[in-house]
Amino acid sequence: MVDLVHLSYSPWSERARWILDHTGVAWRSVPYTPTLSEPWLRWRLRRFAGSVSVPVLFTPSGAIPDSWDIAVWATRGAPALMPEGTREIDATADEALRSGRAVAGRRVLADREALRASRPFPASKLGPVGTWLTADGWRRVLRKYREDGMDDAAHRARQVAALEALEQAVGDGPFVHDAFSYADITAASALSFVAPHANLGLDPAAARAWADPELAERFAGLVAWRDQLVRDFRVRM
Ligand SMILES: N[C@@H](CCC(=O)N[C@@H](CS)C(=O)NCC(=O)O)C(=O)O
Repeated sequence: MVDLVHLSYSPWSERARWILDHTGVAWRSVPYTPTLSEPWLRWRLRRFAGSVSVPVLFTPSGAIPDSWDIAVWATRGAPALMPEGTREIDATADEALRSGRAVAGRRVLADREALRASRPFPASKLGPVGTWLTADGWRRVLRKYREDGMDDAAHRARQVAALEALEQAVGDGPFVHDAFSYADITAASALSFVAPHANLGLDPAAARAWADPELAERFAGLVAWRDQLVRDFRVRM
């Protein structure tokens, strides 16, 4: 049994949950709360400087602190799930996600209702202190991933370019490559700040702040492809 430290609503964590479930890896859920869980995670990783992020998978042979490396580990006995070119798709999906997060993060910070609705447990039990902690978490995420130096227009341009590249990669579908693979999982994750999927479990007010209706319309074909992919391939263990 391996331990997955993850953030319920984070698309990076969902990538890891999906590939672990798909490859039949038995994993124990260790929920992570931004800010509050960080000292504990640093201790468990023995990493006291630099940044830490989730997902992190703890295996008997060591910690794997990145969604891509977790996917590589999970698919080591199933190379067909990791065809050539998947790394590039993952990098493109990351660009869409990181820019989407920067823009959505500013929307969440400006929306009290969305902030209240985004409080992860146990911050949700702490009233206004929990809301403050959530806002602090978002500010720290924007700083930590150095996304606050670019303005919204620059982020949006990067997000759109990445989504266009993914749209091309998916083509007429149903998969990025010849058969279902991690490339599909990571490409699907890129839509989380366009039209977040219900399986991220976001509260409606938070989902509204994450969503970008204009981009959802522009990339409606990609969103429909993602929804079908989740229906057909998101097995839960
Ligand atoms: N390179 C990492 C990036 C993961 C990432 O950005 N995680 C964010 C999700 S919002 C995180 O850990 N946020 C919580 C925090 O920074 O405390 C991966 O792919 O696993």
